[in-house]
Amino acid sequence: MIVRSLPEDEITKIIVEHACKDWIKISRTDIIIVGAGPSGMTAARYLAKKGFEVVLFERRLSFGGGIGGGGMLFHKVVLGEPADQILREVGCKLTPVGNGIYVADAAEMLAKLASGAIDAGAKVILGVSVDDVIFRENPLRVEGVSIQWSAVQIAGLHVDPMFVRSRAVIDATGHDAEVVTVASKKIPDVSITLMGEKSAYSELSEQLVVEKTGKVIEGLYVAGMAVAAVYGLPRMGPIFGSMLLSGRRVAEIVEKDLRER
Ligand code: 48H
Repeated sequence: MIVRSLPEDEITKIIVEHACKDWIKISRTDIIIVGAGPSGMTAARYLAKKGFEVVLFERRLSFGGGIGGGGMLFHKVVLGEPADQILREVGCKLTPVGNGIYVADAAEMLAKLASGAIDAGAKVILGVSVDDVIFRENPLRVEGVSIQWSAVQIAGLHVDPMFVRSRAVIDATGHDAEVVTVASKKIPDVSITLMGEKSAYSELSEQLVVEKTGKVIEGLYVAGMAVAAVYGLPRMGPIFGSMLLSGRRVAEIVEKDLRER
């Protein structure tokens, strides 16, 4: 068996050339999703399937957000109908436990949601953090984000970020709603007050997170746990139905808005 290889400089050249080709496309895209947790990956799959150019930035070098930790590191998550449909679409096995509730294996769920988003055409960039937004006035709107290598942030280096423009930005950053938080602080005259997530009330929260998913200001949308932080909703613990349904709902809302514009 002959194992083909290359001199080191050729490997470097191929990586840089191909990554830069991608980055030129990424610099202006239809939709930016921030966070590769359950809501972000679900939104990415539906929007890419509809033919939009979707870029998903994830701070970590791995997918899944809170899925991988299951419930207190027990490797299972729970979800209720109709969110089971979303996992069936990506081929994730589910075990019914009665009353429309299912249990899934955390590692399988995160792997299949990620592969579903990528197969649908979403571009996932790991190790990149979103730390600010681009805004325009008249009318007031968000038109993209500021990005930085997570490694640069962790090292605390003073390195200017770069900017990526888009027609819509989805904050799927989880408990801290990082994108809406920065927009509420740094866009002049914007009237967003984050209410802050409340203590656990699973049944209520599962319903309300999906209902409140949507547009925050023109160009900026919120999905998943970030919805609870923005609208002061209770948390729900390791039940993930609303995260998946919120991802699907934000995709429907963004699609409608972009088609009407
Ligand atoms: C780039 C970022 C940034 C940033 C964060 O936390 P997640 O899993 O988010 P959701 O909302 O899809 O799912 C929430 C769920 O996991 C959960 O925590 C639940 C149900 N909790 C209930 C409870 O009661 O506790 O994923 C968010 C992802 C993570 O991978 C972050 O690393 C990433 O977003 N992220 N990526 N730039 N500024 N901020």
